[in-house]
Amino acid sequence: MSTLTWGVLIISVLVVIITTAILLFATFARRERPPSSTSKERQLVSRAGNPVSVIYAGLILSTVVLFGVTIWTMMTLADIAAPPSKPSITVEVTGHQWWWEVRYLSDDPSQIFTTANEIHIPVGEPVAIKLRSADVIHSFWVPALSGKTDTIPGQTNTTWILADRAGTYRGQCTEYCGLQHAHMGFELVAMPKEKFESWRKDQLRSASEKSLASPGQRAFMQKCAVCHTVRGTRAGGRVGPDLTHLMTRSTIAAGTLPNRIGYLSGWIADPQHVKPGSKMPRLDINGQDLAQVRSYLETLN
Ligand code: HEC
Ligand SMILES: [Cu+2]
Repeated sequence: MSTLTWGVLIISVLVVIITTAILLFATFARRERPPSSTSKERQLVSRAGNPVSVIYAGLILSTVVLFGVTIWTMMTLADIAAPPSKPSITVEVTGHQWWWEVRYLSDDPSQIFTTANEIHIPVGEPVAIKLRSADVIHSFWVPALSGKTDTIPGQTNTTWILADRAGTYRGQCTEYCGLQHAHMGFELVAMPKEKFESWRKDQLRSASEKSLASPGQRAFMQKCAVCHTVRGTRAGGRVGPDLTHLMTRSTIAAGTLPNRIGYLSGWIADPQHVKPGSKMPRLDINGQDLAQVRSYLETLN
């Protein structure tokens, strides 16, 4: 990829230099004038050799160079379309207005789980990404790691991603998709294989049982469960992000706010203030319920 970029850059620079040189030469290299002539006299235009052959030469040269660059580009594109080795992990990412649903696929149904706005991958391994949309066209982009791939309603696009170094990479929707397009971010966390495996095992668990039947959980079931899933409970809504392991995520509202208790309260109390137009309505929840729901959310780790 970068060889192609440098190659084309060098060729372009050479073309500019050569053309400029020829132009300057043509401008300043004067032919000898016959001694008798003065500038007022008309001069006969004559050239030695066949001037048309110069044009042919230029035409052939540029055709050959451009054709070469085209083939080189196509070869490079074909090369990066497929990952270097077969990915062992496939993640299905679905764009929603304005958040990302993240589903880890597997041939074994017991190994499938869903999370949101955060994609974890092992370092040094290509990961296949299947891209879908729940509503309009979005586009999946992790600038440090990959190009952009659209998520198109009714179609599954595929791409792949490989992180050489562990770390957290910012991702962003990069196809204008409505009011909160700019707040449709996500985090891609690349971690060593063992850490990734333990993260994956944790995510597979249902929500911990200890908070069952707490007042906070009851309020959650009434007010939030229509839109949110908490695995292991009756909450099975699919409108908003899966909250089963909400506390393991470092941001909320698609990378908009840090996942800290104050921001979480602010978000639940008035999501329309944080993300005007967001598909989570303002619920007019009273102070007591808010505190209880929030303590319930804190148990979702
Ligand atoms: C009408 C559906 C709906 C209801 C009801 C609803 N939410 Fe949401 N919720 C959403 C949507 C949609 C989002 C994604 C918003 C975004 O990021 O643009 C969301 C996002 C969230 C997030 C951020 C999750 C993340 O990972 O980014 C939290 C936390 C949350 N909701 C908690 C609650 C709580 C608590 C309640 C009940 C008091 C509730 N929601 C009620 C639809 C709903
Ligand atoms: Cu989008």
